[in-house]
Amino acid sequence: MHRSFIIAIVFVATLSLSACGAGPSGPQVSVEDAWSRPVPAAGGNGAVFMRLVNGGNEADQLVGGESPAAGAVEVHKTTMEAGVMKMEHIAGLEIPAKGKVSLEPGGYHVMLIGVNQALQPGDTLPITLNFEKSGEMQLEVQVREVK
Ligand SMILES: [Cu+2]
Repeated sequence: MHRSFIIAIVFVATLSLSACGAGPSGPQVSVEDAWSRPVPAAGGNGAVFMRLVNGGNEADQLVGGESPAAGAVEVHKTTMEAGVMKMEHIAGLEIPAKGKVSLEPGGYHVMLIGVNQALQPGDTLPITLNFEKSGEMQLEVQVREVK
């Protein structure tokens, strides 16, 4: 009787420990160092760069976005084809579990199609990013000269 009571307590303690150890599941995406290239005039296209960090134990994907400052927001990849730089609209950019992805000039970027007004260094613009699992994320992006 006494012995089985102790076994029951040990069993319950083990269960609650393993529940804690697993931690929260799913992606935990954050955005670091978001900035935009200047755009000299309204109607032009802009590009936003950032680092996407996923602290969670599940991958997520950046699938698109929107901004009141532009007609459309798309996820793009820059590629070189026979010495010619091209951009491609991609359906999703994967941010691996416990990993990160850099969006930088010459690589991935968030394209602003048709900005409503010129973007000058020092300006900020609001943008909403859409993630497959994490949903919407709003951020303020600072306009900077390309280094
Ligand atoms: Cu682009």
